[in-house]
Amino acid sequence: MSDPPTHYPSLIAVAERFASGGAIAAVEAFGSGNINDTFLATVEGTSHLPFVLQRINTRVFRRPQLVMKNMSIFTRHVRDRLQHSPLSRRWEVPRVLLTTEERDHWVEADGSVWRAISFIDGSESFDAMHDVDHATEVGYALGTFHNLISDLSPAQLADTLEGFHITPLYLQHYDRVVAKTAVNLSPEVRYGLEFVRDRASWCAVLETAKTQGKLPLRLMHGDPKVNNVMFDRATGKAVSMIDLDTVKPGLVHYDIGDCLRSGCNPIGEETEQWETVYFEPDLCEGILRGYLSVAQDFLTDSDYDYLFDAIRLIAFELGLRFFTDYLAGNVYFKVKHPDHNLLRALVQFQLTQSIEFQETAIRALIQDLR
Ligand code: GN1
Ligand code: MG
Repeated sequence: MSDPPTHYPSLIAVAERFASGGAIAAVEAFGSGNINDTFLATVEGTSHLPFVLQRINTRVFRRPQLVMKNMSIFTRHVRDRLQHSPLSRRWEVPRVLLTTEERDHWVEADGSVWRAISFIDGSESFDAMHDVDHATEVGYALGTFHNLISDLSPAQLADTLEGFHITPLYLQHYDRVVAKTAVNLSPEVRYGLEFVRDRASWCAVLETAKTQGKLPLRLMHGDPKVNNVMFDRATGKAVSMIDLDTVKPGLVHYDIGDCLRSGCNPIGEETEQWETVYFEPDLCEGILRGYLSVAQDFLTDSDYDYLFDAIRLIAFELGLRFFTDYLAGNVYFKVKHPDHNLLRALVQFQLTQSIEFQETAIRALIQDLR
């Protein structure tokens, strides 16, 4: 678990580094991220907009400079592109705010690394999906994001988190953790071990397709959870995608799978009622419809062939990641209690199973949308 805000260096002083002369009125905990620590800084007076202040988790992002460099490169690319060919509706790209020394991050005396990003004016985000219209907007947002970076070469961006979404590597790590851990064989742990064992031989499905040249390396968002889509408070329309740390070379399938595993689980990934978790096909249809309304042009037949596997795999992969972290003693994801990652894993495994039960219907849906 990360330190509570009181253990930080003065948050106000850190925020002031990025406030371009404005006086900080308040810095408050913001959002519900599992990795970085996020705050909203408000500036005194009416001429300054609030901004997002974050302490980058450098145990996860070991080279924060590269994360910031990637962010500058692709946000500039997208902003240029929007300037030359604007979309027919509002779309915003978060801006990296610089320190008074014109740096894109600030290192405190205690070694902590901080950065600031503009907050999308008049916007809000939601942890759970309300309805199919909301789902369609979330899909549109991901499609728009992919579309706007589709002409930037993946080689332009660094790999800031090696192994991210490479499921066979998570499996190898899991095997190592299981081998060296005195596992407490509770019924839930036993269930998790069997669940992973039964899917181990399938979990290289996307990596194999990538190696065989069936799925091209593109740029991806990396974390398109439902609450990373910002909605205009006035129009109710999606206007931005935030949380840009993991924008890097990868498969768009990781994003599609992640968006669906997050968006089609109506009771949410943090529920303790894991046995009642299910995958909602109407929300799936909404997300895919919204996504394909913008992404159809750059998807190939082979891309479509792997959509079902992507949906199943990323739910399974996140379950595997949470389960491994539980077994390893909660070293990666922030937790509120010792069994938190185990419960999160069970939620994702239940979701995976619900996807598996509905395979025929989901495949038919994908076929219809093609
Ligand atoms: C982490 O910190 P947050 O919530 O933005 C994780 C994602 C997971 C997500 C699950 C870098 O994202 O991969 O899908 O938790 N990010 C990283 O809630 O590991
Ligand atoms: Mg994130």
